[in-house]
Amino acid sequence: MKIRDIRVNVTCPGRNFITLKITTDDGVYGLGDATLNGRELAVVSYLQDHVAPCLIGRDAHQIEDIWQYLYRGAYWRRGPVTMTAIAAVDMALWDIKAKVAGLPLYQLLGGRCREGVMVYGHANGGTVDETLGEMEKYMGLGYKAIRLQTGVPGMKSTYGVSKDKMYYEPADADLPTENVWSTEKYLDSVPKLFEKARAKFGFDHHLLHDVHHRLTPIEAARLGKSLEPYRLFWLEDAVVADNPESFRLIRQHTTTPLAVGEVFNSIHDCRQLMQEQLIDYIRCTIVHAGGISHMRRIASLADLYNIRTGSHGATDLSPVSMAAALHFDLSIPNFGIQEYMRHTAETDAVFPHTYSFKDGYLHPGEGPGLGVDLDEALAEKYPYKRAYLPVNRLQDGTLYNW
Ligand code: KDG
Ligand code: MG
Repeated sequence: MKIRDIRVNVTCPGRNFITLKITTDDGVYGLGDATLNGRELAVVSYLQDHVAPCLIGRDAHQIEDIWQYLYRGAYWRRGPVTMTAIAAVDMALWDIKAKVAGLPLYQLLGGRCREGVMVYGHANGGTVDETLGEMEKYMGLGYKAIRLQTGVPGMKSTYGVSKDKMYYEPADADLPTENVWSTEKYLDSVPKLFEKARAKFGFDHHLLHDVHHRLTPIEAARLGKSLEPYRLFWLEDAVVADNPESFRLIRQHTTTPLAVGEVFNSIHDCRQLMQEQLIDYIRCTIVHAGGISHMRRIASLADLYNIRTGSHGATDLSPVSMAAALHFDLSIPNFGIQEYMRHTAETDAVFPHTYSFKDGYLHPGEGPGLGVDLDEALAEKYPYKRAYLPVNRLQDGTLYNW
């Protein structure tokens, strides 16, 4: 079954998505997400100019060989652009294989290990009370796990607090928006949020929080310690993970579980954190970490160290990624939780899919393949629109982590 055609679709139904479509000489096609938020066209070029010419005529069934060919064959290993491009090819080939087998993808990955995929939703608001009102809505929808983010008094904006209540889209401008950040104000506000949430709603729901890489190790240690009475499911991206040793310092001070990895793209980014048991959840995601094939290796390594998965699932990961994540999540023994940020109705219409939400769990559906399609005629109505993530500056103007 030879690869006959490779196309890269670029569409913007409210936000940009890049989708790879691989078609075989039998007419079977598979889809792969290739969206890298704010740097989309770099991956388009990588796929069109450098990957597609090498794949025409290859056997679509040889997923592992093609993965190795693209990874080792490029000579230049790793990196978000390369690993996103490889991920898209890998996803599309798994989709094809499962369609040919006539099975939902999770069956080819070893079958289901659980009934459904527990997901977390995103309650947020400008004030603590507004955030708790949102949390109540998520509880009403059946969510078992909810991420809480709230506005910081004295700061105009912060990560995770949306303008639109239903959807959160941080890539909001033609040039990066500039935000102002104060660690001191933030550190004062977060424990108050969780104290109030537990006092009001008790301990029946899992609660999560994303620091979005904004603390130093000792600040993160202080935050983790101050949140211990509220028993978080996890504290995410407490520090930038470029230096894995930062996590050792946090670990020495707190039992709050730690999650990291949404910007990782390789098992080598995870290795030390796992082998030294410095984290509890690994957040790498199929689209940015080399596809289903590479994520399986990452999850297997994590399992050796009692680390569970909690894959990134923000709106910049398309429904193709979400579907792939659900099949993967269902099939691995050490699944923890899956992030689920709702897409808009426009996005869902461009990517018709079989996955569905019920009582806090997502289910991939039982059709063959990934269970997601691309409406190309509709996609064409939404041309690419340049959009950047914001940047952060400290109050004195120093550029900081967003
Ligand atoms: O593109 C960046 C977003 O995906 C990221 O800011 C979202 O941190 C995020 C999360 O946890 O969903
Ligand atoms: Mg995050």
